[in-house]
Amino acid sequence: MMATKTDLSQLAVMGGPPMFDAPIHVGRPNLGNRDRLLARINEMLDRDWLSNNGPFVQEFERKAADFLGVRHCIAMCNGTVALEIAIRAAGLRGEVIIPSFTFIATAHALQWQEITPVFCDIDPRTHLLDPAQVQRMITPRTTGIIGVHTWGQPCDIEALTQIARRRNLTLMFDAAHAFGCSYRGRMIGGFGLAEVFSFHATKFFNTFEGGAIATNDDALAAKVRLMKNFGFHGYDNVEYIGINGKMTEVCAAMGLTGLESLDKFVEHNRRNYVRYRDELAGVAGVRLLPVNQSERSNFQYVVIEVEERVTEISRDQVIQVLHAERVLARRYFYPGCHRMEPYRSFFPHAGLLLPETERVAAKVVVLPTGSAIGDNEISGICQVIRLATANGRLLRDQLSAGSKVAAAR
Ligand code: T4K
Repeated sequence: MMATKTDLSQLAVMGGPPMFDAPIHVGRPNLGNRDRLLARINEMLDRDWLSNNGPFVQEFERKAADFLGVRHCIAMCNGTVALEIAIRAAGLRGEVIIPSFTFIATAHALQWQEITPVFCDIDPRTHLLDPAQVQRMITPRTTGIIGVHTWGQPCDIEALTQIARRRNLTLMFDAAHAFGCSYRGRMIGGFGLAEVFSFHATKFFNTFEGGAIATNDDALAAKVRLMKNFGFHGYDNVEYIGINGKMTEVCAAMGLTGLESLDKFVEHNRRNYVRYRDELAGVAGVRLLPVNQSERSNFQYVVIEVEERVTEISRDQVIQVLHAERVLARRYFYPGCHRMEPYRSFFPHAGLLLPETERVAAKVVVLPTGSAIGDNEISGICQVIRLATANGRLLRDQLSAGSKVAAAR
């Protein structure tokens, strides 16, 4: 039973009992119909076909391509390898512009192939790549731009397309967060040369681990298909340097099952988002990142910004308070790729060009959602946020006094 907390002394961080009996995670997987999944797994076992472009993978690719409205959707073992293959197949080299405010995989997929990720600043209102800043980061070595549809919101695709066209650059998208989202009524997946999805367990739609490259470019798709299978073209003939990027049959079985429940996952996430929005409306210093409801969205990330100058309690202290209540909120994508290795050593002063990234990374909190939680949990989480931020200064002083005592021990 969830406790009601009305006084600071009831917060777990102040010694009260935690709000929740068990941890509440940000990335709890959404599971489709278990019987349908198990039936597919039995079918797979009866068939004795476990990987290498099996029938489930082919069916999954067809259904995903139909859903996205693209000519090709090529299933992969995960989003990171899918990014690496898409980057290689597109022939990117030299420098590629990406946001620093993204999961580290976007940068690593380039650096892994000795392509330099050039970190670009974001629009603080949307957390997305700022096209005006992209123009400033172009050099004679730039070959491409990878926009990231962070939190499932589409980048300014039109502006980025124009820049890429004018400067003769390849434009691709890291759409890891954006399966099931649209831009101007068209599904994400069909923009740029290619778009790359992640179907990791923590994504609203998952294939355990998995990913995909979506493209309308036949030549690119053909190359990607060879590259994900070591470059093999036929039994004994290798045409490119390839890698093993294949999705397994069991992952495709999970994907096919998840697709059947996709609308349910989105609807649950949408209701959770609306509940958070209502519960946090008017909380001073806390801004819920809005979702554009005139487009399709998967609502998979609930993101707030904590404005410390208003709340008087820092973002990290809000996280500390939530964690004590067993709410495992996250500070994605702190501190920004440019402050992680090897990029921190390569470009020690990159932060000077990324003021908005630094500001946003210091105030973001990602809250739990997904089908594992509902109204009760969200009410409890918001109650804690309201209590902590309304008494920010007092709580901040008590928490820092507590940490001084702990340090002195
Ligand atoms: N590009 C972007 C923009 C991305 O965000 C990502 C991945 C990629 C590319 C690369 O795609 P993949 O190669 O991953 O397909 C998580 C995910 O591992 C990662 O997929 C995701 N982005 C990133 C944003 O989040 P972590 O390190 O935060 O994961 P972890 O293990 O801390 O899990 C998050 C929460 O989920 C925890 O509270 C535990 C819970 N959880 C996790 C798993 C795996 C569960 O409850 N059940 C589970 O099975 O990276």
